[in-house]
Amino acid sequence: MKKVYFIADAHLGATCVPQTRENEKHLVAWLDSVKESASAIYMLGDMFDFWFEYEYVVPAGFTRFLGKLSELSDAGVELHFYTGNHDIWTFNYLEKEIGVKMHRKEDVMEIMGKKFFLAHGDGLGDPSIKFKILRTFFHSHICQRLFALLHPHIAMSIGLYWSGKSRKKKENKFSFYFGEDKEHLVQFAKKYDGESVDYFIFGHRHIMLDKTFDGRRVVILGDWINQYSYAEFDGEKLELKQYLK
Ligand SMILES: [Mn+2]
Repeated sequence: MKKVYFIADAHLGATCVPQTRENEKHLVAWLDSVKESASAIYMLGDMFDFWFEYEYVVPAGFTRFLGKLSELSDAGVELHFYTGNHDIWTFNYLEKEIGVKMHRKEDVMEIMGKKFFLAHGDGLGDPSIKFKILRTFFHSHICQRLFALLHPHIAMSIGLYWSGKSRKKKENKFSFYFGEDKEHLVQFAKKYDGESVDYFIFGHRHIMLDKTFDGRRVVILGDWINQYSYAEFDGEKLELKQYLK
């Protein structure tokens, strides 16, 4: 019986993570370990710490990771790539080159007869206006076109600087579970009134959480910076696991 896997938040290439190359190798080792058993892998955002692609130019690096994804894709493993808030600007390179299926926003997927609500998670259940404005700006096509006019040397420097700053801020303030009432994603799942779902799976928070709130199972995937965590679904049970070094 094949399995389906979920991962998020590798933040590959993060300038403030000294072990980022080791993490990339470890992620590749994990991809190898699930290659035979996986029918699909869902990457729920922020796999790259910063990504901006041009029509003929893509960011340097990540060759091990991209190569392994291509290998899995060629072997028939279905790959799903959800944009996070650090890699929004993936246009169609990964689709064309690797064959991943891009998801630019949250959606409900049917997997082995169960319904999964899948999202990176930024902005969901978050009432902050400042964040909404920033998010609209980052997702705007005009802003993306203007940014693309910058020389890649300047654009990538700005991007890496911004993502480094945003990660440091997060590490200090957000690396623990705030509790049911303060976790936006938990609140979102509790209030959700769309089509019925069996599981809510999110990234973004960099915490490992697997809990049921008012009958709603919420899984937050941790990260691949120092938790090396993933969720595995075999058609019957969903488990949050770690692939430790
Ligand atoms: Mn994120």
